[in-house]
Amino acid sequence: MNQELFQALSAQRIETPSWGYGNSGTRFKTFSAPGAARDVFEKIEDAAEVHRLTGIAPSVALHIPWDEVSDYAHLRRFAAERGVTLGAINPNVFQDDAYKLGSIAHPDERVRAEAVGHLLACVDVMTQTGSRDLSLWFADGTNYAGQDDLRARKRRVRQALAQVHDALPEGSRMLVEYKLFEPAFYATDLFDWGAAYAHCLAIGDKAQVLVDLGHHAQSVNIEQIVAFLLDEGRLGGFHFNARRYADDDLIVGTTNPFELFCIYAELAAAEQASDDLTRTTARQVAYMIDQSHNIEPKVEAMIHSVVNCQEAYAKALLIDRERLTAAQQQGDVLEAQRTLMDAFRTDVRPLLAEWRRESGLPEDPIQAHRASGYQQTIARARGTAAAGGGFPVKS
Ligand code: LRH
Ligand code: MN
Ligand code: MN
Repeated sequence: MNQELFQALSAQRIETPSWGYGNSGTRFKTFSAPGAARDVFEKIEDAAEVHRLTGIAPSVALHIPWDEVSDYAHLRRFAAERGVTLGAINPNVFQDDAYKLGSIAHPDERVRAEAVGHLLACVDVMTQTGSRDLSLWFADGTNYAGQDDLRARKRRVRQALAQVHDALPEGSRMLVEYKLFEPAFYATDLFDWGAAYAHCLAIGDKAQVLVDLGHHAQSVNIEQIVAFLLDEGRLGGFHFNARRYADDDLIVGTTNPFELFCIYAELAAAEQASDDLTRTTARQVAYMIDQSHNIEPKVEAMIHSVVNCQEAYAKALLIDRERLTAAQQQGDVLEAQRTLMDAFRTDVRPLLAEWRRESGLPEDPIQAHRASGYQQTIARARGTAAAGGGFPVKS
């Protein structure tokens, strides 16, 4: 039993985001964290530290142009020398002035062409970084009823996505992320999983849906969306994080441990499904963290996040599936619920400590990080970069 469990734990992967290692903040203030990564090389060094201590975070996602370099082959080697690979490429079509009214849904054809140009340039970056996934999120939307034609915007999105889809090399994918609102406050063009799914279905097999845990209305049952998309073969990846209010981007598994467990319960079941499509889809899901740490020490926050995902997955693997299926078939509502809760309530920390011992990893990665002096070393070497930000301050 433990051997199977340990094998599954060894196969688990969590990708960390480059943007989680630098200074980031709210619109009120970005605080300066001592040692926060100042460029993509330092972000990769930090991601490598997270992987060294956890053993399951071997890749780092890039955001372009935040992480733009002139030589991606060099960046790829730099990462490989530190034991990590470059993961999903996230094009950024939301920060240029041109995108005030949108990118791929913009009413002006020239702006749409500029956005698609950047997306295609990112497909080219993927080939240089060796990345499998192009991870797409669009801030496109409108603030007021009547501001733009909603149906026309949908068609523009479809056209741009199809163009990018058709440029993807064999074996790669585009992950289409949706979000209920923000920064648009009336209508967001890719507003929910159904919209993302409809576009993916229409444009082709390389398009799959990405679920960001912070991008739903309150109380939406995310694990059900996960189950549905897995069964349709269209779940491509996750952006893990936690929230209480909106897209808070806090450490995954803090406010939402049960949600995270229920999501992993669906994934663990799908990994073993007899249906080929569901099983292969589950095994190719890209598990990524998307967090923005404002007051937390960045590297420790990321280790904490990875460990939380690991604990949730371990608990999901402990679900007594036979007992659960029997209870479900007998209509024994409470026995089914208890079966799930028995796994959720299990303290998996001793089990994970054992897995780490066997894997040659520190039994407590957070403790090991604290004892290693890594944070002090980077604080000394990098100093405290000025961050600032926030609303313009009146003098
Ligand atoms: C948007 C989002 C998207 C971006 C990231 C920085 O809210 O989740 O994934 O790329 O934040
Ligand atoms: Mn996201
Ligand atoms: Mn988000």
